[in-house]
Amino acid sequence: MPIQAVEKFWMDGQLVDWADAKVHVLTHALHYGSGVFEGVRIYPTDRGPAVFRLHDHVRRLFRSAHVYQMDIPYTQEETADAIRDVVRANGLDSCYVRPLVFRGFGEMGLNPLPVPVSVCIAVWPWGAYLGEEAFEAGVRVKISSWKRNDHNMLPPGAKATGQYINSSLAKVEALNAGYDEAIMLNVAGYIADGSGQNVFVVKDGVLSTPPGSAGCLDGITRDSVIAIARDAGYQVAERNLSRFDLYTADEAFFTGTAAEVVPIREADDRPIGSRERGPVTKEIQATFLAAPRGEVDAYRSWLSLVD
Ligand code: PPE
Repeated sequence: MPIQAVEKFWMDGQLVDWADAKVHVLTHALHYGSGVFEGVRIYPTDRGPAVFRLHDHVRRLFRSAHVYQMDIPYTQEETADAIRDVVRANGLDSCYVRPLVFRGFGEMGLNPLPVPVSVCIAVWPWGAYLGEEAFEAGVRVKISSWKRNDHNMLPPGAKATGQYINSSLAKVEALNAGYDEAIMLNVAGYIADGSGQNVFVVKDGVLSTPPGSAGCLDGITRDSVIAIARDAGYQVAERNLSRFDLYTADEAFFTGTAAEVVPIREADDRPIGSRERGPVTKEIQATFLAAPRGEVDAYRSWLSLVD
């Protein structure tokens, strides 16, 4: 996705011009992946732009920082306000926000603790992550030969910048082999997640998704979809899924802030169900896409208005 310039980014407490949002090449995080981040979406609503599940994203950002012993020099409330501020400053009513907490400039070497922590909040317009047509047609996935980082390698529940080179290996392998996206197994051989999405399968009307212990991120879209599905009367199980479960599912789909809800139509060249977006996926997707736009009263509490 080519970068699109906006007006302002938020850096260490100030709004700065987009072109001035720069760091030194000796930034610690550039060398050692010592950062944690979030991805948040802003949706248009009839009351102006709204942040989807703002406080859940901020809470996860702080949890990730805690794991890596990074002290964020702002409160969660201040961070949430800063996210709203940067969206307002750019006059956008629909965009993606990328809060990034990273070890900046100060010392080199593997001990990050003496290096100052910087906080930056970037924003950019981001359309359909897996392509507009994927919402209906679905995507083709490849089970990656790369395993998801395990709990005792790089804790997968913490959204650290460095761990994403693991996801990138899988994504590139899948793209080079002619697929749209990768699904990563954990070291035990069960499905963890996509390169940047959680995975759901539907079998006999029951939804299943891997538990956090399988090494997936505790996705906020995943959580929203679980609530939407249960409210619609579906049973949802968090259980280990094998590649067999994926190959023989009636339906499967990805969830993620960037990806939103996207059907999976093929896995390793096996059609999933009828190779078309299935009825359960369609129903959940429609509710999910309506909720952040303020169109579902029951989920209005997930929205924080920018103004
Ligand atoms: N698993 C992984 C590995 C992951 O990176 C994401 C988000 C998810 C699951 C879904 O989590 P959530 O967004 O809370 O529903 N991936 C982010 C980064 C994507 C990128 O390309 O950058 C995202 O979707 O914002």
